[in-house]
Amino acid sequence: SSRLRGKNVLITGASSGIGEACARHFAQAGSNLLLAARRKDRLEKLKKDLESQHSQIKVSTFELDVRNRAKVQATAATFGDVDVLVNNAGLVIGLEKLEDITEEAMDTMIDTNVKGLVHVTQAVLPGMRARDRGHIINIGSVAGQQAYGNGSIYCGSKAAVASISKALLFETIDTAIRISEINPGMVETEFSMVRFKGDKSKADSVYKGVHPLDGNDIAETVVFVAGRPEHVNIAEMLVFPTNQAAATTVYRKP
Ligand code: NDP
Ligand code: 8X3
Repeated sequence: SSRLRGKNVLITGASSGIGEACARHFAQAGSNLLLAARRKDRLEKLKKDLESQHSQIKVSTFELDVRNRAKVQATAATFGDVDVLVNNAGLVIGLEKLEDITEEAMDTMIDTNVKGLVHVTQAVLPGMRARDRGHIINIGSVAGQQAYGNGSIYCGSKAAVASISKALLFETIDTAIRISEINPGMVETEFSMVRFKGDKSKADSVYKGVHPLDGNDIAETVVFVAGRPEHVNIAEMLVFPTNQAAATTVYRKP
């Protein structure tokens, strides 16, 4: 949509998967990009790629761990006006019963998916409020709506994202700021490689026999949501592959 041309879009977790695909799709729409993730080398490569394909846009990269609140605040001070924030950085560690989840795995998920999203939002929302414009798009998950066994902390972290998104709708009701939550089902990214600590056969088995979504499928919905007229807010969206009906119910071709 031409509405996104020249807009400044901040994407967290832009080094891979959904976030990287969002960067490509917003670039296509003519937006300037602020790309954040821990793996700066990947962001630099992406920036080169995007700038060679789209001469009119500006791309900035930020090595940023969203868990580090002070670093998020300091980095955000250099962002300039953010028109659209895509809170996408997130991860899952393991697939275990609650009593077997390590403190480290629990902290990593909650610190990234919940506290990290809050850190970035706290750094960006005051500016949006002062300008009375802006759009925050949170990447939740079907897992935040339907808990599944061996997913307690991840599902809980995404349920928190849903609650935070809904609370923000109230807190910005008297402003022009939009808050949207996009909840993907199964998307083939590096998500399962991270979940299973690089075990490729375990990661591949998640997608066996299904045609999952890919990052582009979610990026298209994110750009669509961001591109609506200013008086339109798509508050919530659930996006499944065609052969998925619930968090853990997918049809696999035999
Ligand atoms: P990927 O693993 O491909 O991408 C995750 C991104 O998050 C990476 O760019 C990673 O960058 C970034 N990230 C992780 N930890 C941090 C951190 N501490 N600080 C900054 N960035 C961080 O997975 P997806 O693209 O699938 O995941 C994106 C979002 O989508 C997540 O929030 C996930 O929960 C959600 N989601 C995914 C689904 C799926 O099936 N794949 C389904 C529903 C929701 P780096 O490592 O460089 O920091
Ligand atoms: C990720 C999707 O498979 O863990 O949010 O429910 S899943």
